[in-house]
Amino acid sequence: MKFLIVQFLWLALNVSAFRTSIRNMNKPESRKVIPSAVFSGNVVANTISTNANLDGPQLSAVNSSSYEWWYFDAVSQDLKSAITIVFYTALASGFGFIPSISNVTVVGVDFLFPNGTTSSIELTATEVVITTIDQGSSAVYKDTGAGWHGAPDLSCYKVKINAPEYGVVGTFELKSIAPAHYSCGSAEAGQRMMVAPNIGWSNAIPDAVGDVDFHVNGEKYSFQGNAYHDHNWGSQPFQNNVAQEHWGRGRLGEYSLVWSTVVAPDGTNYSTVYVAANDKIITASCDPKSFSITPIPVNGDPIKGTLTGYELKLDLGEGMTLDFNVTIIETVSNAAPVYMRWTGSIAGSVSGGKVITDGVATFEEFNLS
Ligand SMILES: *[C@@H]1O[C@H](CO)[C@@H](O)[C@H](O)[C@H]1NC(C)=O
Ligand SMILES: *[C@@H]1O[C@H](CO)[C@@H](O)[C@H](O)[C@H]1NC(C)=O
Ligand SMILES: *[C@@H]1O[C@H](CO)[C@@H](O)[C@H](O)[C@H]1NC(C)=O
Ligand SMILES: *[C@@H]1O[C@H](CO)[C@@H](O)[C@H](O)[C@H]1NC(C)=O
Ligand SMILES: CC(=O)N[C@H]1CO[C@H](CO)[C@@H](O)[C@@H]1O
Repeated sequence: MKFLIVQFLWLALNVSAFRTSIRNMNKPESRKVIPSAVFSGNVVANTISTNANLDGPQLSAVNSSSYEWWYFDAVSQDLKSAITIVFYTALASGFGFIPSISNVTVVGVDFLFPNGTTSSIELTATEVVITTIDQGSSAVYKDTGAGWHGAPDLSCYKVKINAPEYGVVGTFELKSIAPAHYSCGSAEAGQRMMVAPNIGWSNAIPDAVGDVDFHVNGEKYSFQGNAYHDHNWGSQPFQNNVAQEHWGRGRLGEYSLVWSTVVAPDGTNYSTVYVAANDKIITASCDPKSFSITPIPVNGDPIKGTLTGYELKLDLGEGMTLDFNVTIIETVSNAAPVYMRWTGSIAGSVSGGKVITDGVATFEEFNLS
């Protein structure tokens, strides 16, 4: 009898090990090592999605004209605290807004504190290892204490920074509440992954419950807020492919919102808009008529300091529109006259209905023209 039980246990263990290996076989897994030294030669940048790898590396290697980054942010409901963490594999020659150093493996962290001041740190890694399982990715930025861990189904991510020598230690967790997407549609195989020529984009977590828990220079810095994660890449320098860019994201009532317009150097305008509610996509479109964005006041420009925000009109389909204003509250990153990022409030309504006023947003503008 004892023998039988042991044999049964042995069988059960083997069946479960077999099941686990079958499960993992169905989830493509890959590991990529990105050295800190730039690659010399041509690189390949993915442009069409597959049914996996949404948040995995999309460049075959990082040469001096290419760039790739993974972006995470959270903003508090009172708009007074915000954190932005960006993991780069790029040189300044590929993305002109990072320090001009010879390492391609860099992490940038920006803090907005409740008293309105900001601070940032930059960490330099000796190597990056990115593991991709199904749609999600995880990364280790070696010798910085920084990295992230993502669920294969993109349901949650955790970013960790352990850099006491820079005064920054803590974690940032994101629990997704809105489905992933690409610039023209949902997260499935065969989608165009370009927001504009030479600019790839995937949005793993369009909206999330964010849990930020840090110590910065010995002081506690923690809040629960509205969070987001996306990923950009290209094989040609970003700055050569953008004249102007507006990007923003936020939540208004039950709606999760993401918008982007890129005006290419030849003047062509590329737009992307995303709206989800109750963890379902309402619209994910790159139709140029899908939305409009107008600075308020009309002749103002935020970077030049005269602007209070933007007025947006989104087409929800079936004759419905979502009209809202985003009003600047705090500046999170200021590289005027070429770049700024803000937190802001959102007020608006669906098809002229009741105005909802408790919205929060983070948004940015590049002006390279
Ligand atoms: C990097 O790769 C891209 C795409 O193949 C190529 O166009 C570019 O010239 C390469 N850059 C360098 C510096 O070799
Ligand atoms: C603002 O808050 C930060 C974080 O608590 C602190 O380090 C900084 O000294 C404060 N600045 C001012 C001007 O109060
Ligand atoms: C680009 O498209 C957006 C969204 O449709 C629109 O609001 C904006 O006016 C356009 N900008 C230019 C320069 O054409
Ligand atoms: C948005 O701003 C415009 C222009 O200032 C204004 O006419 C409109 O009433 C505002 N809408 C909301 C919902 O606040
Ligand atoms: C290629 C390169 O510049 N690598 C450097 C990256 O940063 C580490 C730590 O600062 C250096 O030791 C590497 O030489």
